[in-house]
Amino acid sequence: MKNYTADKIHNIVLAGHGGCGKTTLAEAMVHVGNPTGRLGRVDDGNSIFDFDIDETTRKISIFSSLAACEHQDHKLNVIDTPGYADFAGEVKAGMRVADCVIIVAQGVAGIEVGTDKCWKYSDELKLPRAIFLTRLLKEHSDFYKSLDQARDMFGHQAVPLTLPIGDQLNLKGVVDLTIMKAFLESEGKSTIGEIPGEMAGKAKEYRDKLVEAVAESDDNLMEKFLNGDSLTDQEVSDGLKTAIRKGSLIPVFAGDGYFQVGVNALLNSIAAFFPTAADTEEVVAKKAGSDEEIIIKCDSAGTPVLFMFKTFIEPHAGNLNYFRMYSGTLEPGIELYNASLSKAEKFGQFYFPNGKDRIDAPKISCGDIGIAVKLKESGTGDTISTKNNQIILPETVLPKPSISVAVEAKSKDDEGKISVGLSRLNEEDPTFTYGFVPEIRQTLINGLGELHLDIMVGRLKRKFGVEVTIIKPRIPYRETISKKVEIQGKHKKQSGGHGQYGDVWLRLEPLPRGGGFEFVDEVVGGVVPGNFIPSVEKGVKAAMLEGAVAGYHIVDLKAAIYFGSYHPVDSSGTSFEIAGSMALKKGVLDASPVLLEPIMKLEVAIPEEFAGQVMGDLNSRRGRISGMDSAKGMQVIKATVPQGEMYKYSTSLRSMTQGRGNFEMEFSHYDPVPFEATQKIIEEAKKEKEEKQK
Ligand SMILES: Nc1nc2c(ncn2[C@@H]2O[C@H](COP(=O)(O)OP(=O)(O)OP(=O)(O)O)[C@@H](O)[C@H]2O)c(=O)[nH]1
Ligand SMILES: [Mg+2]
Repeated sequence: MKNYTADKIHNIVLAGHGGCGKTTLAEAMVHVGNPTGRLGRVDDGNSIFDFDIDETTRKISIFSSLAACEHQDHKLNVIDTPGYADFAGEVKAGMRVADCVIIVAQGVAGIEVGTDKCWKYSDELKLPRAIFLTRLLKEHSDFYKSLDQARDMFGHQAVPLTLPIGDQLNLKGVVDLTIMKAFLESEGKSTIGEIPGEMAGKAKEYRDKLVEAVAESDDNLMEKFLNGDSLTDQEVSDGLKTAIRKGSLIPVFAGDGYFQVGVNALLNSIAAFFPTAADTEEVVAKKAGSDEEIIIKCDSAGTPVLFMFKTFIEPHAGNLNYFRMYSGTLEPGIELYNASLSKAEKFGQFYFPNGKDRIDAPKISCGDIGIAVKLKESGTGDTISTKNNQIILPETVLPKPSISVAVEAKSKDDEGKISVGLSRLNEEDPTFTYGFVPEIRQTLINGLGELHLDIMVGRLKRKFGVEVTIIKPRIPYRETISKKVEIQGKHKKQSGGHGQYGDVWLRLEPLPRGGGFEFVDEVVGGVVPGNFIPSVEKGVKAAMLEGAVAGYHIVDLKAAIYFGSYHPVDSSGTSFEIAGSMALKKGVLDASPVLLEPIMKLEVAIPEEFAGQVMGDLNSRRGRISGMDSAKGMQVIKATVPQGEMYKYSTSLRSMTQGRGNFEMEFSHYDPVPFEATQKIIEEAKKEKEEKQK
């Protein structure tokens, strides 16, 4: 593949709801751009975009994946992204380096939840957008109905650039309104010709709408338009290009990825009107180690600046690091500097991505995307520049992990290997995290959904040879008190020789929820000498971590030491530590203790027809609905729900909503556990303690 300059490179990301047809469209784009190549199919497991074994067996995309095609002397880097919410990190990483997003949606009734999400992500990045309504060669498809829905959802800037010729199983091609020609398509072959007579009226109507929309995006054109003068073809075409770049016009395309209908016209429009890497707004970066802003211009003769947006680990070949050049040109053997890590980095070989394969690249120019191998230090999120010009580009804002499960090694021999494997997985996917949580004595893996975590556990075994079992994580309950008590803790031991003596009186008081812990010294007259007070505090704190009722952390409590006694010879720090700890544990049991449970804040987005069922289900999980929003045919239910009731919620939600629901969840606060549940938790804790002591 030859080298293209930035004004001929388009980095285009395809995004949309799970299973809407992104990968199929991406395949079609690459195939139309390179007709001699084989057309891959998701269903046959041979798509160049879905090549990982998890993708081919499940027939869904899991990673963002790239391949380039050449069309009319332009290079299109097509970035296919997964639609499942579990892999939103990949979507964001792909968008981070794109010049434009094509939102793909099925041209059948009902624009899906995932579409709206992708729209929001592209809003955050201020990316120009287009919409491709796919799967039109199908029963029950309806381009005009979906177009209306898209306009309701995304605004009246959404204007068709192509219209279908024929419909459903009689779809024959598309009319390209930018050149007023027809593309007739059959079995992957496209012939360009005149617009069929029966379409002439509709084509004229929509061409007029397009011209009007272009005029509305530019004051000068609008003035001309209002004066009744017609715009020249050049004015329309220039105006369209600017309007797409500014986002004041969102081109809508009709077609079918599977049967390659409308794909030729799409590629023509991309080459003619879509923003190139050179058009992308100047990037505001920072000088490493300071807040000083620097504007990075897309200049192939400038200082090399590149951003690593994705890492793929091949256990035998090492890491493949995907990057976009924001400035300069990458030549073989060049030594650069990783400003994010303050380390030198030598770039030996690099490639152009081509799905699962890669193509040798003699150099990578500004605006283009490449893969580097065998880098020593660098990984996802790093900016590479030169030692004399250290630059940090804005990082990808990734979604935070929202669900957790616990894992246990299947065999004792693997215990040591778990964290090595998990850390490699995190390198590849920063939305996957892990860690041992002492409070619940389990290793948790955290991610964006159950499918995400299932897949990671599979990868851990396949790529790093570690087998783990997923288990339900313990809930980090807390203990607290509900009334004030005064209590003595006395530790006295006389065992010949030197004895031990510590005696304290504590006043325990509840603090408001979230109040944490306070320790106050109210001792007067030196009845407990000042040098022992920190030991008392230490003992109290240690006991708070151990718990008194069921072994959970004690919180929201104030402990004041107000009295006690000491022995001039036998008293020591350790004795007072023990006395403090004893007093606290006893006191908590006397102070009407309560168990607290973590409550999560939840937002569920679902099509309206499922609202009743989803709310009923939340009620049965002890959820409290705190608000409802409805927009664009979707309901967003806001609620708080105990964490203990949310295990495997995404599976339930998927089955309740036929895969069309989405949710986000984060920790909110702690609330008392209802009385009925408390006894059960205490019993379980007791049982576990006994088992451990066996
Ligand atoms: N008839 C028809 N089927 C399609 C079309 N696009 C996709 N499909 C089928 O729909 C299914 C899902 O297609 P994909 O291309 O994998 O969808 P996707 O959006 O990439 O899915 P995820 O990446 O998992 O979100 C496959 O069985 C495709 O063959 C289309 O344009 N027409
Ligand atoms: Mg896909």
